[in-house]
Amino acid sequence: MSPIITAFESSPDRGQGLARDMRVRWALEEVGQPYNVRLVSFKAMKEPAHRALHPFGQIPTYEEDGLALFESGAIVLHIAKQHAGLLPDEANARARAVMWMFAAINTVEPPILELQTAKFAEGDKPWTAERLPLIKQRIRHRLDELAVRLGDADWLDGAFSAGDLMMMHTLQRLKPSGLLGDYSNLAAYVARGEARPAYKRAFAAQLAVFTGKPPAG
Ligand code: GTB
Repeated sequence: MSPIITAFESSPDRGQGLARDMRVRWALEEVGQPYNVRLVSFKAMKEPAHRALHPFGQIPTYEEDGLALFESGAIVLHIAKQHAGLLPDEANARARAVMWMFAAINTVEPPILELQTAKFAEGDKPWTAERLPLIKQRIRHRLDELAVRLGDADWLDGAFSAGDLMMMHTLQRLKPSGLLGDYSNLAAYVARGEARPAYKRAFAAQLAVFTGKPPAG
């Protein structure tokens, strides 16, 4: 049976691939695993049936043969362990790829999330104007460090891995802010990820939810 994932019935980004089901779709496309999608409304996400899968009432979730998972990083890691293509075979390289997955969601993503929260959830608060430059500074600090490590390499550690997938999707959320534009190697890194056929298929599939038109091809 193909796994079933959940995604927004109506994504606030209007299908720009920023919601976290995109990571899961992309991983499944990279390894060639077909999947089904169950779309959930914001109301349904908070109801008991969905909370049984996801205690925090969010997307994405993943169900497969008696296994139910939530947390995009855990889901991508599960897919990467089950199939070839997203983790190197060599034990140390494999551990480093997992390390980069954690770095994406634990070290790089938090200040990026703070920026989203400040802009969209706290945009009307009196302290926001003062807070935004501080948050942007924290993001730049991480980007400076990441840009140095990436240098002129294509991927973070040898071949493309689940670590790059998670890092690239994390960085993508910065696009509307323009912050990524100051880092030519990181912008090129994101563009390399977006050029992958698996990414394009995943992007088209989630965009089709918004447009209502099935992906071409
Ligand atoms: N740590 C969890 C994971 O990695 O899976 C976080 C899951 C999460 O934040 N899910 C969000 C959600 O379900 C969707 S991805 N939110 C609904 C809720 O909490 O009620 C976050 C997201 C949402 C929208 C955009 N956007 O429109 O640009 C981008 C990202």
